[in-house]
Amino acid sequence: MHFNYLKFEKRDKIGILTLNRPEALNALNEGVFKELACFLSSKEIIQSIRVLVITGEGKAFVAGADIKAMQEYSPQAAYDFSEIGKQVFDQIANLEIPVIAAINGFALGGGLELALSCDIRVASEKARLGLPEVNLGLIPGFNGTQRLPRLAGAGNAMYLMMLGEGITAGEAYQLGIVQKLAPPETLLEVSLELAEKVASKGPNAVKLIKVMVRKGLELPGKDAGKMESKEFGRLFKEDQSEREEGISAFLEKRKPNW
Ligand code: CO8
Repeated sequence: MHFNYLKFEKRDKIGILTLNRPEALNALNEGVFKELACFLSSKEIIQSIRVLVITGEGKAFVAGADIKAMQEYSPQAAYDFSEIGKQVFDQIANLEIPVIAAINGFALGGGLELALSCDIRVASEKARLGLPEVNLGLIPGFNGTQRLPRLAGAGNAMYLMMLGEGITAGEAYQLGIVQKLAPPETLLEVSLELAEKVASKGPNAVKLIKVMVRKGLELPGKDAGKMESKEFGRLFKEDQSEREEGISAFLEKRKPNW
């Protein structure tokens, strides 16, 4: 697969996807979205890794949607672009394996929305995050108005979106937007260590946790709890060798082999 805006590298069970448009701070245009959609649809790649880490080349993770490209949009084109971005970010949110955002620098507007669609965020201590669309007379258009309040609460989300000021990685950590901080020079290493830890756990259990949390957030609490019990019960069917191996390994005081 040849890409103009993406780089992909596999290290054992971990995939590293780098947004590679540093001259425009990795701003998202239709070309970037097309390539992302193509990459995320590749079953062969996704099924060959257990965790995907997404990061950016240069000083930005992603500085947002491409402002230059948006200048001439008609209402229909703006709607379509918003839908394209949402579909791609939903592909990330619904990807069967966990996705970790390694935020190496600016994660602004659509860039933060990309990070929000990932499952876990690790940020460089020097990164800046924010939803500055209001400064352009815009609103977040790739589900940021929905994902941020679910992650950080409505008050924090409104504060960030209405003021449009960036925050430091440390502030994002305090708000629960970022789960781990790392010095800039070891960000990838720290993110990969985290990815390897996740990759060493029961792979189907990890996938199921992602589905439970994602689906559960869309359901009334009672239904979400029922869904969990049903899936928990299913893990005890006879053909669930992962559970058998996990429990046997614990009782035999050895590492599970899955
Ligand atoms: N789009 C296009 N080009 C960009 C973007 C962007 N979002 N951000 C930076 N660039 C370009 C700059 O124009 C510049 O290009 P050139 O060298 O050709 O002039 C190059 O990248 C380097 O940028 P700077 O010189 O500005 O670098 P600085 O280090 O001085 O500043 C900043 C870095 C602070 C990140 C600054 O570039 C900036 O403020 N960028 C814009 C951030 C922003 O407002 N992002 C939100 C965009 S809106 C959005 O994401 C909406 C999403 C929803 C869309 C819904 C569908 C319609």
